[in-house]
Amino acid sequence: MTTNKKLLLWVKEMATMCQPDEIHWCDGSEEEYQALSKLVIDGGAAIRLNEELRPNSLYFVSDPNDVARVEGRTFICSQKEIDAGPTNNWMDPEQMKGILRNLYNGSMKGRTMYVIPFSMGPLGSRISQIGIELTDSPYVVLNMKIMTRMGEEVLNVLGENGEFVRCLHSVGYPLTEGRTDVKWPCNDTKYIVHFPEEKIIWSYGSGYGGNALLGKKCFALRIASVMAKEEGWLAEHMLILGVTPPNGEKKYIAAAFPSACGKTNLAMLTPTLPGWKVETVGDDIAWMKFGDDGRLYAINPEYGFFGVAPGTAMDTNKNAMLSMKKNSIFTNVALTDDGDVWWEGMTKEKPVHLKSWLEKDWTPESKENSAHPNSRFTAPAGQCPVIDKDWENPKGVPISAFLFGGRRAHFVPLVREAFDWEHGVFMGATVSSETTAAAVGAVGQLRFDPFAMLPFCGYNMGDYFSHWFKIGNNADRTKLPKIFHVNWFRKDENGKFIWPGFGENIRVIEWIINRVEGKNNFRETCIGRIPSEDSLDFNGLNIQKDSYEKLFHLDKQEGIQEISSIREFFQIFGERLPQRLGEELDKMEKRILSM
Ligand code: O2Y
Ligand code: MN
Repeated sequence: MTTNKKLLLWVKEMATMCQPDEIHWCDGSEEEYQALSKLVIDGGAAIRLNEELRPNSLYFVSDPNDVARVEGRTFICSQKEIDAGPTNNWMDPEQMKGILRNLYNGSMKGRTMYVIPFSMGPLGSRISQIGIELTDSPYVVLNMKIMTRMGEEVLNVLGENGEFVRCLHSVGYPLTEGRTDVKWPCNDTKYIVHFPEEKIIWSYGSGYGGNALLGKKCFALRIASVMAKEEGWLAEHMLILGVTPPNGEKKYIAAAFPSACGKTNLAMLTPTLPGWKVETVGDDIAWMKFGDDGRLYAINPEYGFFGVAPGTAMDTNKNAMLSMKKNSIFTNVALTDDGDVWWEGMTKEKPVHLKSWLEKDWTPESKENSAHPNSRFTAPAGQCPVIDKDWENPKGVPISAFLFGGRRAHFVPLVREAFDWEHGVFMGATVSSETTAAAVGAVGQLRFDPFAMLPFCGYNMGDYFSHWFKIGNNADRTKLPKIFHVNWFRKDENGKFIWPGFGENIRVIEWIINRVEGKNNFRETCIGRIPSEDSLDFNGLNIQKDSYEKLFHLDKQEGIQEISSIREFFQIFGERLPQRLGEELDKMEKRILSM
């Protein structure tokens, strides 16, 4: 237990509002995990998977109306609307608290309120932060145990006076007057709300993923991005990987891609080039602070992976498949007849019969997918066969390069390097991608997603761009990571992907590493430096002869169109857009017009 008075008082206050039947302080022990597993299985919310095929693993299906992050119901309630900015939903904090207090009032009746102490990042690291999540969902507790360092030890680090981020979560389904529980309790009314000045998160009505596991997107990105701006560090939607070339000189790269663009695959890449090794530090979020040597050091604040299942297979991401071999949780995938899991793309041959995520019989002839496109696996990061030896190093790992990328069928080349830090910030600010199923909404539409942070920046994105410029201004330039942009998804005239992707992406990483080491293997173009034709290794690739041209060709008309969409996008930031971004855009326009 704790002697932290602020914590005790807050738990009491929240319990008075939510009125749970019981309060359970999570100790994070194995016994607790097993007891909660039994509870959800006995209550019919989960199935234990076949112990021989998938030891100590649980299977859940959600309510069909609660399957993804709900960006339309996500709010940044800063004191002033302008501080939330044009890309976030905003409401006056007191007005929002009024609405939510009404909803939370008695929302945990008939249920247990779990108090989850968790650390984002290795316990005690100067980059880590502590949070406490109060939730009425045992599913959330089980997932938080995999996704964060959770339990008693965190309370010890918190001590008597330590600060913590206050995270309140309720599924909004009180068990009042004989109302029986359902498999996946939730509420049609959903709110995912952040109070950035107070570092408070209030989530109501959803039990799914980023809406409910509040350490992840809500804390590690939205609230942490505010802390990072205030304190001069970076909280980013980035994977972290270590790459060792045949010469043995390991480097670390952090890479930002919009949701479901293959971050987990890149983080665990199996290189096809001989002698190369990739090791994983994190697959989704990076927190970075400057070290005494002037370099940026990154930690993965998470402890597990919450990855998209469909498309994950032994030939696309063997390391993810092996990470979830045991001690894992599966949500909204399909169930096989022998009590294991399956999803579209997992095996070439489809099983003859499955129970779909909608709990219907499924056969290969069925019209619908067996798994939801945003179905997920929750797996301990420590089980990843290529987990980096320094993934828990409290110092973090030194970053040599930043990669930005998106899903772009046209115009954007396979890889390009920024001319300098400012051009790199412009590259990050203009990341755009065709949308996927990770968030509720239309799939396949092009949207700007600056730094892949559009749904995750906890303050005005104009100020966020300024923060990135400030980081560059305050640093020793020679020690800053070099900045690159990649696009694995360019298509040819027949709508086919030109680049094979996956393990072959090591060829692009090889070029990047050579650039970091200062090799002059590039050609200058109007949108950055690209590999000179002989500097990207195409040997042994089964792609067409003219692929270099197709991957790097820049079309002037498409460039003019790109400039015009960026200009339109930048306008939304009004006077909070840093002047420097407008200047970078003007420079790019001049270069394109003189092509
Ligand atoms: O809440 C969800 O549906 C998952 S969203 C998610 C999960 C893991 C990693 N990244 C994301 C994302 O949307 O970027
Ligand atoms: Mn993500």
